[in-house]
Amino acid sequence: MAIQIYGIPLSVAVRRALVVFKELEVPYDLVTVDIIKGEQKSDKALKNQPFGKIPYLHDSDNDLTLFESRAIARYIVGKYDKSGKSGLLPTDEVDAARFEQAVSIEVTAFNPPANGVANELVFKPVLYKKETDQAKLVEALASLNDTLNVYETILSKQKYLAGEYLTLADLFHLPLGTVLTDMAKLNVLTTDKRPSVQRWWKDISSRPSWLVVKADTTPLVFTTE
Ligand SMILES: N[C@@H](CCC(=O)N[C@@H](CS)C(=O)NCC(=O)O)C(=O)O
Repeated sequence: MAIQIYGIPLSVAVRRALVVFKELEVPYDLVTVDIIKGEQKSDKALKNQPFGKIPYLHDSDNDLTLFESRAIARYIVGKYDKSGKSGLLPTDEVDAARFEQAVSIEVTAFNPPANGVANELVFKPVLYKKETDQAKLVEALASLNDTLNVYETILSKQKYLAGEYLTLADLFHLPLGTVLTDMAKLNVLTTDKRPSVQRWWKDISSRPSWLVVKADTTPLVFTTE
């Protein structure tokens, strides 16, 4: 039986996990949990994801339940790429440390301001029909630009965030980055003013794995199994 991922195709965190399945061509079943209806807070969902969020995974091979998209991504690489051929999860001590450094940057320096901007420009007005808070938007955008200026310095010296090879740390940027470029129509990742960020973003956002995940824009109307 294929691994089951619980969530919806449009969720940023679900997509962060799904792109890794696609990279490694690992089949999965997406079991929909409607976050608009609040199904992530049901008793059943809370048993699997105690914070009441999506995604979570169930692997019937070892009866494993796992949540947090980045942990799911690591699990999939660990299980299906034992030889480490993909390079997505480095094991050499130096490469592994550089990888953790890059993941930490994504979690602490990119994700919060990128999520703040996406929240004000897309999630609030489009999904929740709420008004944009201009002050919060300006603050998040300034912080995001600060981060991407540092990314420019890093990426002017190496091809990817953890070094010369693509890792999960790069892929983790794809869902929120795409909300910024495709939905909020911002040029923060594509501007000529940051040529190395532009080169990196063009490279990772055109990967076939991501194009497949991004193409699934199933509307937010679901039933849970
Ligand atoms: N750090 C978590 C974040 C999960 C998350 O925030 N998921 C959102 C959807 S993208 C969610 O479930 N929102 C509904 C809620 O918070 O009630 C992960 O990466 O899995």
